[in-house]
Amino acid sequence: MSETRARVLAALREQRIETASWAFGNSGTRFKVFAQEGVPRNPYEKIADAATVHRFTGVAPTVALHIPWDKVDDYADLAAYAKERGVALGAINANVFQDDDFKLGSVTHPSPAVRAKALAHLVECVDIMDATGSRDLKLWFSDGTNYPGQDNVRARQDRLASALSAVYDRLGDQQRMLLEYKLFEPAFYMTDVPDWGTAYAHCLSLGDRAQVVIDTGHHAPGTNIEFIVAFLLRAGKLGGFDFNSRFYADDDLMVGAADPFQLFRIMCEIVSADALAPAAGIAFMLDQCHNIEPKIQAVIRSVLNVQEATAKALLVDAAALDAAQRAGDVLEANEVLMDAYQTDVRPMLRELRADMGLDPDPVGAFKRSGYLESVTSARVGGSAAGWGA
Ligand code: PSV
Ligand code: MN
Ligand code: MN
Repeated sequence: MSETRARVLAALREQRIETASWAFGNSGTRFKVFAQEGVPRNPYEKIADAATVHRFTGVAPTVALHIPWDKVDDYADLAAYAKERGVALGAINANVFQDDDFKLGSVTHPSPAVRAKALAHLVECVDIMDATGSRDLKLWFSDGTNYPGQDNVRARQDRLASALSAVYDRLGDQQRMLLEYKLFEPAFYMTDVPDWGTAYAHCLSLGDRAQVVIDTGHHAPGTNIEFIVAFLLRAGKLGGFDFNSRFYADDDLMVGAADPFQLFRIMCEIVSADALAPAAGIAFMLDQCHNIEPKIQAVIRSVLNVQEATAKALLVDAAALDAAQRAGDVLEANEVLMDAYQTDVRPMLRELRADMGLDPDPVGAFKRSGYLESVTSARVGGSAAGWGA
């Protein structure tokens, strides 16, 4: 085996992709939630589905929770259940966007009482992290305004900074805060954390354990996301990704479905900064909703899409690229990148899986396993979970 191939296979074997509990529940748009058979009825069943994704892919050993969608009485018990199933609990996602009190904002709300309620939830999420052993607290705020003049923008930034600092102080030494930005929605005029620059500035003043999370669906069309990746990596402020893909707004479609080339370009930045291995501390998470497609299969497909983009990024001939860049050879540099992108990495990934003791075809193996049929008969009468509940 060539040295390059051995290096690429070793890196792929080490790669870790985190699934999202809410991707297994029924979801939809504001027009309709189409219920599917066999969806989990509770957080335990979501974890069982996530464990199934890991069983067939071998690279998805953690699953993120969303609170209170995944509220249980005993989080240590949930973590123990996950462990029994061969996975661990990952990031804890806070939810300060689905309570009537948060109509005008959560931590940026003009009322101190509402702000206190929001902060209490964020702190509760850190308590949950203590019980689950999770490293990351993921914060996304739907806060913003719909009309010019509705509230004082600078005062809202002050309120945000003060809440973030209180949560940051509550974190344990091994815990991190990942701050997520989003250009718009549900606020239509002004969002309090609209972009990476705002998230970066807050994280910078908080300290080392506050980092930015990039949700690939949260940008204006045409945004060069890989530039943001490169900038944050250089600044030591990239905490992770919420992977998904979008054609229009925040579509939450399978990552790599709408624009596999963009995913490749993002992974190229990761690989060239040597930030792929878990030790580098970047969390590669999925944040998706599967409205019309079968859920577990869609999550498996998403994991494979990330894996394929990563394999291509790992195949970039770094020495040739560097030489072309130094020589100012625009077309040669571009060709080096495109050569890697156009490589069919599927045979190599099948080989990797066989080597890992997995079926080379995770989707086919899942379909043949009978798992979906067995949960469908066991989960009759289940209610929706997560979005659209
Ligand atoms: C908001 O659009 C977001 O991307 C945040 O990460 C939420 O936690 C998540 O979606 C819910 O799916
Ligand atoms: Mn997200
Ligand atoms: Mn989103």
